[in-house]
Amino acid sequence: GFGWKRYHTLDEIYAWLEYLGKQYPGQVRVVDGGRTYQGRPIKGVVLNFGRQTNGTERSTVFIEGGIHAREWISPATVTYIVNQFLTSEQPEVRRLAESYEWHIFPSFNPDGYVNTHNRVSAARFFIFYTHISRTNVNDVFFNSQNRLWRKTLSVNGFCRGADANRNWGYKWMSGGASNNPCSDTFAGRKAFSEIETRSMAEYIDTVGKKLYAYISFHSYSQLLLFPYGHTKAHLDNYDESLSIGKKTIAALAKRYGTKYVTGNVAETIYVASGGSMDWVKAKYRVPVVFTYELRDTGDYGFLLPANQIIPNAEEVLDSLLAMFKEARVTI
Ligand code: 0X9
Ligand code: ZN
Repeated sequence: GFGWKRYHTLDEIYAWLEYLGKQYPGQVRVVDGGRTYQGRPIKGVVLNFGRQTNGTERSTVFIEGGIHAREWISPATVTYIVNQFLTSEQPEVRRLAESYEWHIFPSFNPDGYVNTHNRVSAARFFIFYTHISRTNVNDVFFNSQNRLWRKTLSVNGFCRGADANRNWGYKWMSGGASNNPCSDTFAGRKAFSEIETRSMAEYIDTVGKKLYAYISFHSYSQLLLFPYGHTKAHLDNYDESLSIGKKTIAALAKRYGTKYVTGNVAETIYVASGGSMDWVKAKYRVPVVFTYELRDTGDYGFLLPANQIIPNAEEVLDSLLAMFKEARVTI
């Protein structure tokens, strides 16, 4: 079976999504949300347990994982949530699952994720040095294949990839982003230069007006962030977001004592512009918008051991129950 005792490859995740579509034909629809630079689909699932949605009611929730390739705990957490929504018999989980239509994408950056599962081998370097003209220079010189890859894989001169969380078209390149294609926070040649962000933005546009919540999963640092990243100003429903954030991290801490910090991006970590959640918040005024920075605080960092997938995901699900409960009374 699939399971959450180890991290999965993209192929395994996609095969599992397809399996869910067959296993739960009435509740699960597998969707191709977009395309990648290398031509992979960006697959997601739409979960609906019979809730009727119309064009104006905010009854849809969007969940995004894996926009940064190396943050493996993100897709693992997102698939865990999908599984709980389909199989849990806990009344609070059932109620949450059945209250919304869910559009859930475990990996917004499939090329990058695949890249983190490949290793640069000695043989590859040898082949490069002996057949220099036939090998992609970018692949070998610029460290494009490794476990700590973050960006997309588009070719930009001598370097590869843009930071897919700096490439969205709201306040693009207005702080905390780089115009150097070799930087890990390269914002791209222009807003939406990356086909991944462009095609997922188009998908989000189809549900934008119906969105009640948008949740993005990253790692690491144990933070629950909300918009915006380009300014420390308290914009939109800052006060509501802060109070929901506090209740959410309190619920998260209950099970295992894991401590999170909540606040807007710019005040809590650093200025960062062009992120997906900021674009969604600004364009559709979505009331509940959060980015999780999952476990841990740096002991293992991006290389979080697989035996933490389940405890991490359990406490996150606890926190989501609180988030949606609190949002209902606050907003
Ligand atoms: O820098 C980022 O993109 C995120 N942190 S990470 O260490 N996972 O790279 C924070 C994203 C904050 N969200 C926005 N800037 N909208
Ligand atoms: Zn990230």
